[in-house]
Amino acid sequence: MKINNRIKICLAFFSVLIVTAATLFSSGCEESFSSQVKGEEHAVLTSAPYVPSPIIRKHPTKVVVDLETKEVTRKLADGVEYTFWTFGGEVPGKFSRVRTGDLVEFHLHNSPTSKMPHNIDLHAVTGPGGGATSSFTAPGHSSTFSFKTMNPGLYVYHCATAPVGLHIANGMYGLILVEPEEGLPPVDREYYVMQSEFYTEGKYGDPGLQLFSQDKAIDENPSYVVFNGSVGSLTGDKSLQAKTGETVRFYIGNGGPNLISSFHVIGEIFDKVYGEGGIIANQNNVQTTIVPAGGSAIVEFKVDVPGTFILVDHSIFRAFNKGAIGMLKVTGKEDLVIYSGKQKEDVYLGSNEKNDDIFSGPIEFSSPEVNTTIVAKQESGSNDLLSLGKIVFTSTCVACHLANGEGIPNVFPPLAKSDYLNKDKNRAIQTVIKGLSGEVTVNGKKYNGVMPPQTLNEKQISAVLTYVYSQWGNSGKTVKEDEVRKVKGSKTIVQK
Ligand code: HEC
Ligand SMILES: [Cu+2]
Repeated sequence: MKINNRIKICLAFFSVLIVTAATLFSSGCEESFSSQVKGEEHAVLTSAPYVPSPIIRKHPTKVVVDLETKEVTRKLADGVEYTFWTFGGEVPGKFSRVRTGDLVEFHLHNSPTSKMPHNIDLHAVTGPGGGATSSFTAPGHSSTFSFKTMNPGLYVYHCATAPVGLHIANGMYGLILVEPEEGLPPVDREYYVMQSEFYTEGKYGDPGLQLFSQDKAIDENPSYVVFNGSVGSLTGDKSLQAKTGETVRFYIGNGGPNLISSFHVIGEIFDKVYGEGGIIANQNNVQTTIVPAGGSAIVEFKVDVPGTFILVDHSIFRAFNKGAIGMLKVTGKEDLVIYSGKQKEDVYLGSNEKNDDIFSGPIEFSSPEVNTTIVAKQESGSNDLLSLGKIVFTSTCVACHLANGEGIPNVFPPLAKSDYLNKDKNRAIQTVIKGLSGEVTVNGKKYNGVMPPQTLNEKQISAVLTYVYSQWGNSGKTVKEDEVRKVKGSKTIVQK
């Protein structure tokens, strides 16, 4: 839009002053941009996932940035705390937005409550250390230096005080966008997403205040890989939002300190990628983009259909086992041509076509051998319901709740000794039929995820729940098909 308008204005300008076209042509429309530093403003700094609004001024100015380094103890995951070293009290640090040619006067304040000196190396700076030596600041002091923004792009900044690795590992990084003179193309929504890792003494999910593990950091073996500083910072109520038809831009950073991110949004394709955070959209139609440690990328895409789109590091154990998951919730009209949703589901027996007496309803098997196993079990007549239940469990529930029923800390709740499960049979039946979302508390821990409705028939539901109740120290209840039918038929929503 902005660029189009500019072109229109320029065209009008040309036609009015057609007589002097030649001279105008040589100076071009760039004349409406000045390269002289005029005026002064205070930088607007935002907390992730938000970014300051685009810059509309047509000239460089002096921009005063005030940023405070602060050591704070905060949530890393549910029940897990960490003492973060931060720029602006948060991880990642505040996002700042300036324009090419600006003169940035940077004031780094180190809180009097800090135990460490800190400084800042901005990758946007042309000069030794990116500002690091000039900004070295003891607790309770401030340092000032200035720099000119010579190169537009999306830049990481980080603390570079020795030991550098430790300061970065504790959370000291953020992004600064240097807009090109003419700005970036307008989009409907912009978000700030920064990936990084945490190296804790304990394993993923171990509760309490966690200390930094130097050994794990050197081995590049983090317990946590997260977006925006903690597990769950972009899920549930904190999901990013958009409406169908809108264009979305992500400013993605990677603080590292060690890992390269394979950034992907499940169910979306990036229409444009500004590789490595430069200002040229150098690729179209990208599925997964790489974001180096200490680097960035800008991605843009239009959202066409509603639903929840999951942001992941596609080094996928980081996503499902270490926390690198975010959500973009898109609301609006369905477009069944672009995406139909499930249209039909049938029984498929593969090579076991003759054994079609086992299941009357839909269930997918990962392999024909599974099917053979129950055939054998059923023929021997032993514990029909339990063996069917086990098959259903291992072909559907296991993906999330795991074979031992323990789930995954903070992501998938346990079924083993679950107070939620054991307390209310009807509620468990409803969970399987209708799925479950929103906050639930299981054994004192909060979960805020999405369990999709399971496409199982009544017999399979009664079997799988009877099986789950019979395992891992659960209450041993039996769930009858009749009971499933009753819950299915009832209109009342069972209380959470
Ligand atoms: C795609 C992942 C996924 C699958 C597959 C799945 N669940 Fe869940 N389940 C979840 C999530 C996530 C929650 C928590 C939802 C929330 O936070 O609101 C949950 C919650 C539950 C709960 C209530 C909480 C608890 O731990 O007691 C029960 C019971 C349950 N699931 C049973 C099952 C059964 C039985 C199956 C298989 C038929 C199954 N789930 C399949 C993800 C899954
Ligand atoms: Cu530092």
